[in-house]
Amino acid sequence: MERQLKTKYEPSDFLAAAARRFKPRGGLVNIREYGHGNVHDTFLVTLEGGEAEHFILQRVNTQVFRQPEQVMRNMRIVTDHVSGRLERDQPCRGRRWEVVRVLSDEAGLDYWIAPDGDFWRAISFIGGAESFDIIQNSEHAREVGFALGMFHSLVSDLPAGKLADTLEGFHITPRYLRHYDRVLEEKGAGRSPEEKYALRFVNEQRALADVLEEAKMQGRLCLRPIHGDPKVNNFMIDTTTGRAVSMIDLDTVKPGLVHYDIGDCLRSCCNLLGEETEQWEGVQFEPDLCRTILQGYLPVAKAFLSEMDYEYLYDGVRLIALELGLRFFTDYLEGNVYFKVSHPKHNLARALVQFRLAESIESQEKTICAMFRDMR
Ligand code: GN1
Ligand code: MG
Repeated sequence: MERQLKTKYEPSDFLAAAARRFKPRGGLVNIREYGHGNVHDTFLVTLEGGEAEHFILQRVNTQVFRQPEQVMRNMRIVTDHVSGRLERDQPCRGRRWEVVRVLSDEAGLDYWIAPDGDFWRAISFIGGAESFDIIQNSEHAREVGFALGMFHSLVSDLPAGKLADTLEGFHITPRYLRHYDRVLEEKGAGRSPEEKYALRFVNEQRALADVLEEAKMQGRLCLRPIHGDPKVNNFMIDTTTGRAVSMIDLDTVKPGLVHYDIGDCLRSCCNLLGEETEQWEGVQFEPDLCRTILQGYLPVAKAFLSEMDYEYLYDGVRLIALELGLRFFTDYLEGNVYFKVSHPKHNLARALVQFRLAESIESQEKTICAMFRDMR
């Protein structure tokens, strides 16, 4: 029997049409926007059922991911690999750990291209868990560290060559810098105090941009499968136990340096004002949280980290804050063509937060480096 409209959507509604593609049976109760992603449009779909059943529906940003089919292929490869490892090796025995699943559409495909060309996909929902935009306490920090280590360890035996490069140049800082220089030349920048600060900061820091790419070229650091976007709200935390249970958002899983991931996780988690704050001048990097995250990460990751990897941990965290600031600032100058914004100066505000964070990291270089040394 067709539902007695608990749903607020008409069958013609584009969201409902996409949702039905992946779950043709079972009435739709609700579809609502979900999470705070900067790139895709994400929705939580609730279906009728004994217990509320949910899944994640996403419209993939094909301006950013030009070959979304490859993104889905990577996601399949990674989730199959991780599921196999979890079953075979049981590295998480005694604790809950889940991997998201890609849901197929009616035709058995991992995505659906709508008549208007939009690219839709559906992903299983991790129930009984939540994510946070800001680190809540030191237990949360330790769990985030554990989860990143677990993720790295679960993919560490997946040959990097099996994964396509779905976003060319992602985390290659010198490329972002070259793009910034081109955009600045073409479009110029305004002269507000904030813009002047950003322009000056990038100029002062530009010599640092090559540090990880150089180390890679010299064979000091090697490529491995990485998550690519381990920011604080991509870690799912069990609502009852407070323990990490999954890492979500697998779009950018691809060959890279673990330093991009460690740096990105630390720059995201050790900023207690969060990356969306308007109080950018108050942003600070918290070394105590950094230590706690690494106390969660290192015991799981020790097995695959080399001596040389440790040498570049500090460079990783400073660089990724600078890089993300540069990406936001460039997007602001370019007219907000990459990241979603809710007002025209949104990307400028985000850039200032990251630049201020990079400054704070730099001002604590000695403390942070000593901590990394002591933790080996
Ligand atoms: C973007 O869309 P979202 O929020 O998962 C970006 C990351 C940035 C992040 C900053 C593909 O991630 O690199 O670190 O914003 N993802 C892509 O919040 O560019
Ligand atoms: Mg992401």
